[in-house]
Amino acid sequence: MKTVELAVKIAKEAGTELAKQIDNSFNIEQKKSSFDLVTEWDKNTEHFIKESIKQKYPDHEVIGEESISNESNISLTNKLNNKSNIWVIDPIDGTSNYVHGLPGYTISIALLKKGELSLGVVYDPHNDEMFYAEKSRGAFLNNKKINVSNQADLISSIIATGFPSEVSKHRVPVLNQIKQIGTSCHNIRVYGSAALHCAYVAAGRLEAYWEPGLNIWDIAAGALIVKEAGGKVSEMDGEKFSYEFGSFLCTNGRVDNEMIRHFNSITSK
Ligand code: LIP
Repeated sequence: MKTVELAVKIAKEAGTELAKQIDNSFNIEQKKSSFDLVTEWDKNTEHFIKESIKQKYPDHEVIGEESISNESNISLTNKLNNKSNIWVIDPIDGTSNYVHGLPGYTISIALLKKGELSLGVVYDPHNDEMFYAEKSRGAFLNNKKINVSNQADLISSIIATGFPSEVSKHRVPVLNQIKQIGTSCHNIRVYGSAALHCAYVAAGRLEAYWEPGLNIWDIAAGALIVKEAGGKVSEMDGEKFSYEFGSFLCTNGRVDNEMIRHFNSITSK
């Protein structure tokens, strides 16, 4: 079985179990604050994904949201850039949706080789939609090739953002950004999963997605899927995306300049 097929199989098995459990009662804990939750299913799913990868690739390293939540993006960068096979997983991206029995939770699995994203899988169990990409081989949704949209006008674009769990440093700026950009685009969506937003940009359903304060596990798989679908990934100031990123912007490669102008106009106010 090819590595990408294995990742797809694992995501599907993990997601099928999550969808089965969503309406049952389960343990929920707070992480850094009441805005930041973890459930027993985040932990179980992370364990399942790790074990499944390790069974096939015992020498690969697997890092997941629930086991590295205290490590900063910066301290992870060295690890990510120097290891030849390192998997970055988010067992449930959109934990708040999962806790509330809402759709819009995903499983995100990425493989990096010496800092290069090599494969990415994002699975949405609610809609049974499997998004995946391998470097230089294109992006797919349920085995059909996908591409970003051709829309070049922000005023006709639907864009997405997220409401980060860190309130004063990240959520408040997002509210200001929505105020600035919200009247210059067709509309804004917030589905509650960074990985899902990326997948929707890749599939041409959204023109762009931005959010500050994300972590690598939220967007590693999604970033590759967007790039392989012909889109663009950067920071919100348009700077090249690195693993020390402070903010994230992915677009169809046509509306990014206009968005960046809006973001810059807020910072210069
Ligand atoms: C969440 C994201 C969501 C974002 C939150 C958070 P989690 O990830 O994907 O879109 O707004 O800041 O990071 O914690 O559910 O895996």
